[in-house]
Amino acid sequence: MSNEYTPPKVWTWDKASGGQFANINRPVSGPTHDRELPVGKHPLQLYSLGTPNGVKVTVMLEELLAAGHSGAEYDAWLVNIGQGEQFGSGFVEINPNSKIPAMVDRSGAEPIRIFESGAILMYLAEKFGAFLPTAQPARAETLSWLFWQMGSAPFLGGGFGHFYAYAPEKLEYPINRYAMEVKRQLDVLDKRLADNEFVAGSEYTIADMAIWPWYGGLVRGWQYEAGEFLSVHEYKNVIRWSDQLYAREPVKRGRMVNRTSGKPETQLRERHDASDFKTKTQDKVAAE
Ligand SMILES: N[C@@H](CCC(=O)N[C@@H](CS)C(=O)NCC(=O)O)C(=O)O
Repeated sequence: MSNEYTPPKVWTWDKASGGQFANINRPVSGPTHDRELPVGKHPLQLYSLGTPNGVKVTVMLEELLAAGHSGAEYDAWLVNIGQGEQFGSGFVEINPNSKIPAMVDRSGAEPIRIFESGAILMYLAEKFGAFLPTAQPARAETLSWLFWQMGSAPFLGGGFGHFYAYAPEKLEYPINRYAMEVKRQLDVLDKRLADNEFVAGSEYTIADMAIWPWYGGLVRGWQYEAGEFLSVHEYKNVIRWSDQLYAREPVKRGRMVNRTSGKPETQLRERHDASDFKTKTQDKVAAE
């Protein structure tokens, strides 16, 4: 095998390892600079970016608002991870792991910080009593699939996406390994959705909202331009479910928030009011 690497006795930080995002990776945690977070007028303050992990939360917030939960009004601030804004002191205070999304609930006596997208979805679902069934077995099923997503997506993003799209050289071994795993995951989902309208069963839940931005996007060809490589057309049930979710207006709106790529009219870089969407064109997002 080419590109053979013999690990040294002790790993040391190779600052010039290359690859997209190499400039923001460090082997230590904590802030790199002082920067307070802005605070807007709404009870919920979201600090995020329009990546699949960020979109999970903005879809949930837009779904809550559409369902009449006015307490879910939120300010969505942009955290530019390419410029290292996740290492600002204010952001690290609300997420010591320095990754978007992170949220602060300022509706009570003391602000509450929440990080990790799955934890944010559960927090919001419990706060508003929505999109997380209270009766068993539907609740267990929802949480099982929510945590399936949290455990599986790093193989799709950090594994397949990294080596297929971002690594400085294309290496067959890791691309093969992670393509196999991602196709296995898609097959798990496809079989589940063959007999169930939604991931957790007959109800639309936070499990769908967590899984859709990653796997629903993958079968639409949105991730890593890898649709053909992974033969995503094979996963007909995932495609049916992905289309069904994308037909929802709150899902379309959630996908626009904190978005920094695509056509300018499809990006709502910060969201502070429901009327902010009026200047945006949802149909063109669909066409992308
Ligand atoms: N498990 C975390 C993953 C969050 C995550 O990986 N966020 C990425 C963007 S999608 C990030 O902020 N990366 C910045 C960095 O790694 O420095 C979650 O679901 O919230």
